Amino acid sequence: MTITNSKRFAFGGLLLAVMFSHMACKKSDLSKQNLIPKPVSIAPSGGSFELSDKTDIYVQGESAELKQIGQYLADKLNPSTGLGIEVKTTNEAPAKGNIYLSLSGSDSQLGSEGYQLTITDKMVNLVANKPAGLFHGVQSIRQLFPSKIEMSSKQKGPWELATGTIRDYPSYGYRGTMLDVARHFFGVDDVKNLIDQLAYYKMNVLHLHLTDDQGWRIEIKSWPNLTAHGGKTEVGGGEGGFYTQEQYADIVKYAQDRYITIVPEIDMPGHTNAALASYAELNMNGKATELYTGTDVGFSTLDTKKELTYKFVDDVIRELAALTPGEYLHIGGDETEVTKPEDYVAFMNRVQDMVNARGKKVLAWDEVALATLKPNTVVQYWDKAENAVKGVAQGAKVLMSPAKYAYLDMKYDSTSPYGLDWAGYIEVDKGYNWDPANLETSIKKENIIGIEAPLWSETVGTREQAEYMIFPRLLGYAEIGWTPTELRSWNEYKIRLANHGERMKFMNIGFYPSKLVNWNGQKQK
Ligand code: TNX
Repeated sequence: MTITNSKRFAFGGLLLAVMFSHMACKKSDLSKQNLIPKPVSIAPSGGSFELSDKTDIYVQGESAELKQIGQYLADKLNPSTGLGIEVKTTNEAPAKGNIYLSLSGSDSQLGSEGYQLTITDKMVNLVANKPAGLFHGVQSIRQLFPSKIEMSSKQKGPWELATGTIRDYPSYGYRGTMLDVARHFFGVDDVKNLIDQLAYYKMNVLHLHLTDDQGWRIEIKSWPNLTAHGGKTEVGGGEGGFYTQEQYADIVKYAQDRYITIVPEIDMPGHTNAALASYAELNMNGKATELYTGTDVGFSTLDTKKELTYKFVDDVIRELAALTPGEYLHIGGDETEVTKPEDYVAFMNRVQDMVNARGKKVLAWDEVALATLKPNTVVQYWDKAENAVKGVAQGAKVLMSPAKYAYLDMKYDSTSPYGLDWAGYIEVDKGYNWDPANLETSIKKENIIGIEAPLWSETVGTREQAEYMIFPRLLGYAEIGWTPTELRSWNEYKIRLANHGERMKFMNIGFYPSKLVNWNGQKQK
């Protein structure tokens, strides 16, 4: 049967009319918006608030920090709306038509990162106990506007928000990702770009894997050859690179301004070829190794019996601690196949004390639980549940990064152009469909500080390649860390995720367009 063109047009017109009326009635339903991570509670009230050329952002009092958060929001809204929204200070709720950010210490359920967002047809009112909560609430405001709010050039309005109240706070205090800058080096701009992306999804930690066999990426002034020589190359023989302490401090500050903590990692006693190539005296045989550009693991070790090794480690920890406002220093401790087990234990015991002596807590990969854990040492579960369980038995908390669910360097499927597959393929649904508190019976929610999704970079060396592996899986990890498990379901999530396809596109994020997600349809608004 053939359909005539005029019938086709009539039918198409009808379809469009139905779609538009559908959009119009759903548009003002706050509970039908596509926030990721999904908020704890949403009470819609059916109306809408519209930005106008009179809208400004008011912050309470004269706090520089609140002004900065207000300015951050204005900077996100102004390019696409062209409304010239300004940041002003006030001591009372502003007149109608404005956005108001204020602190109130009285809502303990919201904790230090939660917020309450009340949108009426007259006002957008964002309240939190702490600035971090306001910052996360600002991300919700951004996500509640149409996707084109994220474009960097002026777009056509109207710029409306559905009205109602969102109360929201995270399930876990540590919600992060890791970037391996050792196997392939990523420059300051790439790291800042990732930080902005993490902020949009309310993540609050970026762990930087700063050293490995293939490269040493952070300047240590007392051991300058680590970067002068050890930073010179990378996997595949490219030119590598490193951060000067000044550049690193700039990254830390940039992250801090976005309520993200940088956790620096010096991987030891294994994964140390770059250091062993830079200083002969760190080697057991006193001879410097060659720089390494392959992808094997487990072949290098510091000499755990030499006093000089501990002098070296302490110098590194001292300089790094001074650059780190966050509470954790990560000391690696994984895959030490050429370190004797007893030497490994002695080394990890001693180095934990050295980190504590510099005022920091230890994070380390799950093998650290084979040593005697110091109070406050956190075990990062990546491979062996039995190690993490040993950690819990010693009273330690666990950071959940199970490779088969949370490794961003695992291929999505057999056709992925980059990535590894030793822990299996991780399609977008598999990455989303797990609960950190329900993986191992003896690792319960109260034992877990949060979740981290690491991107190892043996197979990725450019921002484009990294984004393809990170997105869209990262959105799922952000939601696992933030949203209560009982509010999460893949079937509902994938519709919100579809809506974020356009957002990611407008934010210039090159993501993997998984076939499991209907990127062009099924929109909620
Ligand atoms: C295991 S995860 C490693 C890394 C590799 C990664 C590749 C961990 C603590 N060690 O050295 O880069 O697998 O997936």
